[in-house]
Amino acid sequence: MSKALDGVRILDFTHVQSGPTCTQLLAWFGADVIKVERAGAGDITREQLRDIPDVDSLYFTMLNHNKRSVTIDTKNPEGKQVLEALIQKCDVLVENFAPGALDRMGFTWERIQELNPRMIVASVKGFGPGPYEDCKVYENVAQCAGGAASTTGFDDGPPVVTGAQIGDSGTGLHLALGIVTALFQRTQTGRGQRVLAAMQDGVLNLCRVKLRDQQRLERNGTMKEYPQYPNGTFGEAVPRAGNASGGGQPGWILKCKGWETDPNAYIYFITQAPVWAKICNVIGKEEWATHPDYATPAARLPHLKDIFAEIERWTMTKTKFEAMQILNKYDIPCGPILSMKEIAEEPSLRKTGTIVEVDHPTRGKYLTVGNPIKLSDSPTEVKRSPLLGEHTDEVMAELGYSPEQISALRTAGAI
Ligand code: CAO
Repeated sequence: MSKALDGVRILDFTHVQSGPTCTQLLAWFGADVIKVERAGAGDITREQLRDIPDVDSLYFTMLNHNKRSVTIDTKNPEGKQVLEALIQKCDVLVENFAPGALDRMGFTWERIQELNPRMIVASVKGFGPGPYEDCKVYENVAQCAGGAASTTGFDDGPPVVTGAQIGDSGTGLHLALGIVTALFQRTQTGRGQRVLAAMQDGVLNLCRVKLRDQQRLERNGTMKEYPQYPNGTFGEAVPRAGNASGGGQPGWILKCKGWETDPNAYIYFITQAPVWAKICNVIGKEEWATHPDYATPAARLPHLKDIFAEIERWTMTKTKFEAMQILNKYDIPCGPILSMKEIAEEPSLRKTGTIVEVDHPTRGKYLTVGNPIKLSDSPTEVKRSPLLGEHTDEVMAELGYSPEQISALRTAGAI
């Protein structure tokens, strides 16, 4: 079966997480992704957080599926020529070097356009133009600068970063959308263009509702769905809201049976207005369905802490899965707090290809997260990540280099 991005060639200059997430997605949609790495070293994540000596780390393998790997020293004059040949052959160059690194290599936007006016050059940077544009950035810096950390955690504690890699993988997703959009526009204009996804912008985009709340706070001085209401105080900026749901339907994380020993024996419980009467029935507080202090969403807001304490008395008598079963019968929105172990073992996620077992020549079998975006006409087949330089000869031959030329370039340290 054909793939959505069949025929699209990506020159993948990405490393670590943000850029590789993007190019992995494009590879899953069928693009030919040629990852350029430095001979002998490669993407630094190949050796980071290794769980098996001398074997590509899970960090690397889980972000670089379905790609080909070529080694080129792009600071070597002959290596530069190979890179130029690749630029002429590819549709998109994706990079997430520190600001200015591509220019320092000699590959400015102007030079790339000279070589291939159809080339789309897509970059992840930590910040867009402004005071921090020259800064190097990693995941948690982006979470802090993009508004996530100041709005995550509990009111009486410090800012907290989330385990979801919204700075890296989140920005990679943004960049992938920018690339396919630019490819689409190129079908009309015939021209390439630059695509920039700054990590601060990506995180802020995902924190959009918190900028909404900042303006509500400035106008009204309070926000009734926040746990600070009615007894706490609000300052000038959006406070940390603990586990409050943030939407119009109040929610909280509640203990379930076994919470004393199992750190994940919890459930997220949403007191959705349309099912309020059912919630009252389930927890044995039938009188709350009509009581003036509890009957309407507005009346309930000052009592949310007491309400969740009462619901928790009920959830603590059930495991998270028993509670789910009962609550789902009544259409009460809720979700178990699943551990990574439980997710890894979940058969339905294996069935949909969201969790995939992959075989690797030096590592053996391992689990990865498959393509979370399912296209009915372009199914994803997850293939193992490449070994360092595994496809150098193959790609060089496609560029027209003879075996003798390849071996001379290798001797010269260019590839
Ligand atoms: N041949 C020769 N040189 C190469 C090469 C190759 N194949 N590939 C990379 N290099 C060189 C670069 O040209 C650069 O050299 P100069 O500093 O002399 O210009 C050098 O390797 C290091 O690149 P870097 O500065 O990008 O790498 P770093 O480890 O110092 O910084 C990071 C890493 C992530 C902080 C930085 O790349 C960055 O800020 N990227 C943008 C934001 C980003 O994506 N952050 C997410 C990181 S986690 O996903």
